[in-house]
Amino acid sequence: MIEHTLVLIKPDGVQRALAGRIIQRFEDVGLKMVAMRMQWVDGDFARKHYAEHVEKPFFAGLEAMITEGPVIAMVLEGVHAVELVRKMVGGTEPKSSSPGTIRGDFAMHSYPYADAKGSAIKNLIHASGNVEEAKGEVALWFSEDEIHTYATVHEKHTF
Ligand code: FUP
Repeated sequence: MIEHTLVLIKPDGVQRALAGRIIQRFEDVGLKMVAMRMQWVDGDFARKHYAEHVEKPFFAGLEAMITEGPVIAMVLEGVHAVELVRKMVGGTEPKSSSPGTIRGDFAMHSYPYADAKGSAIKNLIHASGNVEEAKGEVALWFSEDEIHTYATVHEKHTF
């Protein structure tokens, strides 16, 4: 039940200087950061990360969005981490994401707005969709020696 999940703070989140507040939410819930890197991805890497979307009509905008600046990539560890992080991130479209979620609280784009602009929806963050996807995405972004094992103060001093 202890899982790893991949989270990206996408270029819009980095450029809006929301990284600290987003990471704080994950730390607050008890998730443990076990890997982190800032990385500016190119089109080839974008096509690997978003392989399932390459043929979709919005892919050109999605590629432009994910390659327009650096992202902050991280692996979070925790109980049901994949599902928990998706819950905290909220639905894909910020306009309809619930308040209290990261996308619902910090973004406002809608599908019609993004489509009219010919751009991808700006929703700040990517998080693995399920446990299988998380395994593939963690392996795509991080080598095994970049994923750390350490004890938090709670594991060390509280239990
Ligand atoms: P999510 O899992 O919530 O990140 O959403 P998807 O995997 O379905 O989509 C990946 C990214 O493509 C989203 F972050 C936003 C973008 N997207 C669009 O810009 N337009 C669409 O119609 C669908 C997705």
